[in-house]
Formats: sequence, C-alpha cells, structure tokens
Amino acid sequence: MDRDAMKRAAAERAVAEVKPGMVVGLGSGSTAEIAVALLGEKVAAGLSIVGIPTSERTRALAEKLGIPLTGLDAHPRIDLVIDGADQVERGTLDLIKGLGGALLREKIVAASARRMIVVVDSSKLVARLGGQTPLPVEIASFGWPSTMQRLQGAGYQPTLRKIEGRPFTTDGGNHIADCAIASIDDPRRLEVELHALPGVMETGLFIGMASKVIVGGPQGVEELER
Ligand code: A5P
Repeated sequence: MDRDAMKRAAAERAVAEVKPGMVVGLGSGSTAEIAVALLGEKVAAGLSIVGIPTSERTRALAEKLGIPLTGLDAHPRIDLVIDGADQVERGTLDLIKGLGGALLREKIVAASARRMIVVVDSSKLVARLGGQTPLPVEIASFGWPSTMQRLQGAGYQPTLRKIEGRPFTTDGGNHIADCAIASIDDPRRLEVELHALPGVMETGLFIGMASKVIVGGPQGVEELER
C-alpha cells in the first residue's frame, strides 16, 4: 500500500462516522482533503450535512464539491471534525499540527467540536512529540522580528516560514515560526510557556483534543481511541 492509499483508507473510515444532519468540521492538509472529497461524494449522493472549513483552501474545495457550508457564528458547536496531523503521540493521542499553515483555525474548530477524528498514515505516529518535524507556532505579523527574538531567547530555535523568499502568511494574516524542539517532554507546560510570549497567536500543539486517531498503515487501518 502506498502512502496515498493509507491516507485514503483512514479517511474512508472517518467519513463513515458522519451521519445525516451533522455539522462537520472540514480539516486541512492532504489527508483531510481526501476526507472532504469523500464527503463531497456522499453529499452528491444525498447526505445532508453542513461543513465548517478550517482553511480557505478547504473552503474552496468544499464549495467546488457542493458541500453546504456554515460558520461558527451560526453553529458554535460542531458535531465532529475530521482533520489530519503532522505527529501523533501514540500513548496520549496528543498532536502536532500546522505544517500546512492552518493551525489557528484548525484549533478553534477542534475546540468547538464534540469529537475530533484525526486521519493519518502510519508515518505520523511517534513515541514522543517533537524532533522529526518542527512545532509550528503562529505569530502576529505585527512585530514578528521581535516575537522571533523572544522565541529564540527562550530556546525554541524558531525559523520563520517563507514562500518564495517572503514570509508565509496564514489565512488570518499571521506568520509561522517553525520551532525545532528535539523532544517535547511536557506539552502542557510548553503550551503555557509559548502562549505567555507576546506575539504568539497559537501553537501547533493539540493536547487532549483528539477523540480518535485513525491510522492507515501497510497492514491496514488501526483505530486508536482516547
Ligand atoms: C494543516 O495546517 C495541518 O495541520 C495538517 O493537518 C497537517 O499538516 C497534516 O497534513 P497532511 O495530511 O498533508 O500530512
């Protein structure tokens, strides 16, 4: 099974949990987009749901697929969000998200959802968060160099994310500092410490949010429950 097939297998399993009448959070990233595409097929076949996208990219995809959309103003409580992740800690189901740059909206939607189902291929499973991918931290564009200095001074080894030589800008108009943290031993403490720095808008740590992680692997699909 190649990686795309593993992602698809996980996405199929997650979409099977969407029931008629649900308000569904639509995640961002390549795996979540497979789930959105599958949901689009179900909507075309008659499934009645409304979606809340976590990024402008996902909004455009959902609109193209004809998925009716709403917002948190009309639906502050979401039944279920299906989203991807960059790392999943096997023992806790804590996550790192945000390599796709949508972390702030993803976290607001996840925090508004009764259940969060995370869909990943098995390369995302880790014993301890950190190390293999950076921790994305969304920072205000105003004064970003001074926020970067604070992150550097606190020892988080930030690199400003850039696209074609210019700072990457999120849907919310912010920038991203990718922090190289070897091993995150205490994610809750790190979350508090990062949020204490002026200029930090959100972190890619999703602690205690995933209800279930569906992992597509070479041997099939595994479901990890909180
Ligand atoms: C988007 O900001 C991220 O949180 C994605 O959910 C994450 O990067 C996973 O993306 P892939 O499914 O493309 O690996």
